[in-house]
Amino acid sequence: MKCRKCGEKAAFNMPHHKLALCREHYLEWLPEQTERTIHKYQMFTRRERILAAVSGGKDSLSLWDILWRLGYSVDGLYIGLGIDGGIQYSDESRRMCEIFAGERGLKLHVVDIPQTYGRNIAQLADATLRGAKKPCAVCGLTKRHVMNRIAREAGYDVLVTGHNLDDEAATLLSNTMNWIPGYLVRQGPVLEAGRPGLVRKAKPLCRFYERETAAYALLRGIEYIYDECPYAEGTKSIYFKEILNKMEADKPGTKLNFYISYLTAKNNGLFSSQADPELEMLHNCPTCGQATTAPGECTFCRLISKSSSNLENERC
Ligand code: Q46
Ligand code: ZN
Ligand code: ZN
Repeated sequence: MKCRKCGEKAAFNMPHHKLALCREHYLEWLPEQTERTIHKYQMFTRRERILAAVSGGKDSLSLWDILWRLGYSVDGLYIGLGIDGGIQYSDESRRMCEIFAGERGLKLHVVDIPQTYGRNIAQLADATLRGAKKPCAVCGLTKRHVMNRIAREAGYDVLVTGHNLDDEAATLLSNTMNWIPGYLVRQGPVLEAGRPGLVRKAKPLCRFYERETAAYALLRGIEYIYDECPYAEGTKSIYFKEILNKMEADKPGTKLNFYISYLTAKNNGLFSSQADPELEMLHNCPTCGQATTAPGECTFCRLISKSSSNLENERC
């Protein structure tokens, strides 16, 4: 197969776009397409300060690299969850982020959860029923809180994450299967801040398949952590990804069509913002100042208080 642009041997083929490209042209193509996505959904401009949440994986490091190459003002944020899993998962992922930032001379904020809050993610999860089986719910809550906190404290205009099309399609399928109106209204390439205490969020890679971001990282020579988080196995997200992969194999383009058709339907008013009851209930947490729907303190602050009181009881 030959590169559509120069006729050299193609390094990567995208059947759903009927497009094959050589290494050089693929490494041009993905940033160009990312730039189009940024403009299309009015995510941010070159005058704004961007904070990229990086996990050491291929998606988030590719995103940071692409935005940096496109000339955006973008720093990184790594959140150390204190997960080992026999593979030193958190230590390794932090190392990847530090290597990446060091090679390019970019600023990386690091928040270590065990150091900051006295407990790792699994221990925080143990402090609440939410984490009874897996720590993912508590992990998600903690990451959202910390990302928003650092973005606000350090004065960033927008927080970007490396969610790809596979992630977004799986989330959409899950929300659709359960008809969760609030999530269906809010899912999308950009989530405006909406209220003081919240920062705008954007997902510039939301239209790219996971294999496209993986190809970018490999062809660009980005060192990233290959292992998944040890807690990822058996999650609902992986289950829906597997179903969508089967559909994609039968009909290339299925995931892209599913996601883009949803965005078009939403844009045409299929989902009313009245379907999002959370908007009405939002207020600012008296302890941390972040917007929350929980009555009184936000769920994260309550988690930390509960975990600290458990710790006190253990010490007694
Ligand atoms: S990092 Fe955290 Fe994921 Fe690991 S504990 Fe679950 S949510 S699987 S993106
Ligand atoms: Zn080429
Ligand atoms: Zn709070």
